[in-house]
Amino acid sequence: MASKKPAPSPAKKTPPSAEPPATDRGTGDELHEHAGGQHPVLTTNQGIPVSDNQNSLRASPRGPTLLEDFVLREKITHFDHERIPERIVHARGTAAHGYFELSKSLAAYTRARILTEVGVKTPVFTRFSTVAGGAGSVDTPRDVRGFAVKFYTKEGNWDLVGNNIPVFFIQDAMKFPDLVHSVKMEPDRAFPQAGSAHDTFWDFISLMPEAMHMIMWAMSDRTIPRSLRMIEGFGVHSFRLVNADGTSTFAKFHWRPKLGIQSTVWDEAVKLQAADNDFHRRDLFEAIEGGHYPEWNLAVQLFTEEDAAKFPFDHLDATKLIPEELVPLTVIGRMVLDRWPDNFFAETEQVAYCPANVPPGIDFSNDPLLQGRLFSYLDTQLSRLGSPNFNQIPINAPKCPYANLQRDGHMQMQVPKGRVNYEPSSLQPDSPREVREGFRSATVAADDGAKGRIRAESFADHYSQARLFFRSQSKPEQAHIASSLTFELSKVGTAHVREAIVGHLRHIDADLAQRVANGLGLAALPPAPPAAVAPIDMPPSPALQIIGKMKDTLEGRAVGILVDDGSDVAAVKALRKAATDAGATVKLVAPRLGLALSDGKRVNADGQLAGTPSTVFDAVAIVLSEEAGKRLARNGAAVDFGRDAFGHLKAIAADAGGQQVLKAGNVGKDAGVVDAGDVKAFIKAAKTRQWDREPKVRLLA
Ligand code: HDE
Repeated sequence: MASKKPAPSPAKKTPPSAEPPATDRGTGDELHEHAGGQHPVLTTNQGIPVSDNQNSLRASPRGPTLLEDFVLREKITHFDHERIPERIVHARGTAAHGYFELSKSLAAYTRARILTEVGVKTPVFTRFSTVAGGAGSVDTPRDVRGFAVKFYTKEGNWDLVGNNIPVFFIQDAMKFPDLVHSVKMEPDRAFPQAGSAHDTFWDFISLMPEAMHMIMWAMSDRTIPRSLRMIEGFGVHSFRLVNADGTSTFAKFHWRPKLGIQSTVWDEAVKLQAADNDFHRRDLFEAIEGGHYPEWNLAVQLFTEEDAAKFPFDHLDATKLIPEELVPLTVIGRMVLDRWPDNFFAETEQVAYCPANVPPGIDFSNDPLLQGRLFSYLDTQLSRLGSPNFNQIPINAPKCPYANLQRDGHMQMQVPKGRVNYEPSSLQPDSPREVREGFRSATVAADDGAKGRIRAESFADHYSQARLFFRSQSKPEQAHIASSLTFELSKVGTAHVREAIVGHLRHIDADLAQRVANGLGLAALPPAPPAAVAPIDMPPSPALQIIGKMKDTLEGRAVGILVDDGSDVAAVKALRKAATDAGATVKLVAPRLGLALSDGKRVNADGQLAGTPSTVFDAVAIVLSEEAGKRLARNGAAVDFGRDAFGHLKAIAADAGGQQVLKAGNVGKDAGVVDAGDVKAFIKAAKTRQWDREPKVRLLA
């Protein structure tokens, strides 16, 4: 690789023919003159101006097309090669630019400047993804979300490639291809797409007790997020921070969303897949374009080797988390995403994250999952992006100077100068050399013991943290876990697989196992498999909840108002103002886009009713004249608008006309269903979900 800004080289005396002056190349001005300077002239990739981009070159008006037509051939050939392989996992994603700003220096622990220079804004590019589905799948399946951040630091790129869940399915990288094969669509039938509710996944899991903790998370509401702006992120593994003296401290990284964490309910997530395949990427796009920049705090858990020795689990095991109650989180900075990419392919698709990208001062732990990842990402990117020079693609290139003596390869974009492409050398004093301050691995004494394919005994407890997670949840969240397990297992055709999972659940929580067994209609509880280590009871960690942690807020949320001709304009205005003041975006939904409210003035709705169900909102209002109320009570889309909002535990404001629609959907009164005139009560209810309503609208396991 050559220097981005090549240093002056003694070989500068290259003959002028090799590097012609710009004026000889044509600046494009001549071309602009052809179009009167209005727009760039369309050219081939060779810069040849094109006169006709609609008609191919034919031997006669109705004759065959000529091979001579280089304009057509080049255009079609390029098109034929537009696709690149999608990511093996995390293929569907969306990303944004932004910055990270450090607020608390970790200088005592690390020499990485990104973690020591308070107030400095480091550019970042952050990609969110689902895991199992292909690039063209939907945004809201039940799935883990990837949360990958590339920090373009002054000392090189740092990639924190995490998920929205702090633990993982497996302990050793050796198992990753099997895990992924099992969850992806089954190879003989090529379905299901983007979902774990099928035999092969649960078969693998039933034989993998170490996955049980992650299964609790995966079956919780964490995997059906409301918005990518409302998910947490985790580096998962323990990393090392290494200070100027070479002392190292373990660190776990956490992202905490400013808008608070929030999920959907399952029925809503399913209906969102129909309402808007792109729900999450659209939400992120609209927030950034609207100037509502999503923000996360970055926090760390710091601990020493001695602290770790006292934990009742091994922190090198990625199926374990460190409860916040044991090691508290320290917020050290914030990330703001404030710029949507200019081009999806060039940036979001071509970005290549790699957990091995760390600046001096950050280092790895011996977590065997992390160790495998250090190999996999660069390897997969070589085939996905097609050349070892993918680091030169602008989204991947460091923003600090970089230089080495790696050379050539497919798609080499740089033109290194000089004779010297090796090191050490004495012929070219300005050729790149190593420096003492460069990256150094932490000095860590190796464990005693023999080489071997060994799983440490400290990795043997597979159930205690699964139990910790389940027992730390609120009642509704526990019910959601029991229900999603029931749902997923009901899609598994093989009886012994279903039973084996229920057997594992018995080690986690007897009540949970019984609820799922009842949900599946099992005649008796299947036996629990032998456990290598008897699970222990850890103190519950409320920080693992979503509901307990949710902020009561409308900030960053969306409110939909269903209206029609003649709707009370004052009521609509009051609701809009109150919701907007509380930080929400408000959209009008109507049976037709163009309509007149009670003041007779024409307005345009933001969404047409059939294509804008209440699933895309956090709270809704239905404001209709008596006559429109009667009419819409016979319209399925309007009735579903109210009924689904109620079923999804959302606040609903309705006037007399709106009540007719609610009545048609059997929507009763409760604390979250208020009169459209009582704006205050509506806003209060809209800031949260109505969890008390859930048992009335849904049979949970
Ligand atoms: Fe990944 N993972 N992974 N992974 N992963 C990839 O790299 C892999 C794991 C994660 O937005 C791949 O460029 C192995 C844990 C994210 O581009 C691949 C193992 C965590 C993304 C790969 C893991 C992740 C990936 C596929 C077990 C959370 C998307 C395409 C040893 C801490 C990044 C690519 C983006 C992507 C390998 C486990 C997060 C195949 C071998 C644990 C967010 O290299």
